[in-house]
Amino acid sequence: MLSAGPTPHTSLDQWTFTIEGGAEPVRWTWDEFRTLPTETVTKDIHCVTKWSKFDTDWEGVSVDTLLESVDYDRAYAVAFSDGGYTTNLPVEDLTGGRAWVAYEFDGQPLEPEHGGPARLLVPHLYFWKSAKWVRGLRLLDHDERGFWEQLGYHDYGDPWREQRHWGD
Ligand SMILES: Nc1nc2c(c(=O)[nH]1)N[C@H]1C(S)=C(S)[C@@H](COP(=O)(O)O)O[C@H]1N2
Ligand SMILES: [Mo]
Repeated sequence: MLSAGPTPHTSLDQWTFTIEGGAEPVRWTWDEFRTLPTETVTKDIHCVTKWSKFDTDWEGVSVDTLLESVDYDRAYAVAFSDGGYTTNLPVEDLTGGRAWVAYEFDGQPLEPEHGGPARLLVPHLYFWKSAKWVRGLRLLDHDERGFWEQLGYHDYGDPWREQRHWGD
């Protein structure tokens, strides 16, 4: 599966990124977000339906950078997107240089079909964890299933352990 539902089109002046669940919510507008330090990364990505793409080039803001502004003590997160998509990840997998909010692919602004203006990029987990059209993270003290996870996809989704479904 690629997209559950239609492609949302949020204009940049309406776009914000919010991290909830810390001492207080922290929010960036697009312009504020684009003043943050950026990174370029080249990564392999793995879809649960068995395709992989190798050496994909992305530019984005690392989640570590975003979380520097947040006073939090939570181990779990749910990423939420325009259109209502959600996916759950441990905070540990969003930190340590392993996750980005990416706005460029192959040197071009991320196309709407692929999650533009910005998507989560968590290449070490199955690609359904890389929420397109991402608008924020909700930090939680317990794991809470997202969209596909409620429908039977694995809570963690490690491609090396082929964690596709509950119980894998
Ligand atoms: N918001 C949102 N993000 C999503 C999805 C989705 O349905 N909605 N599908 C996921 C799945 S299953 C995959 S394989 C990838 C597809 O990304 P692509 O369209 O850029 O190839 O997006 C992931 N992120
Ligand atoms: Mo997928």
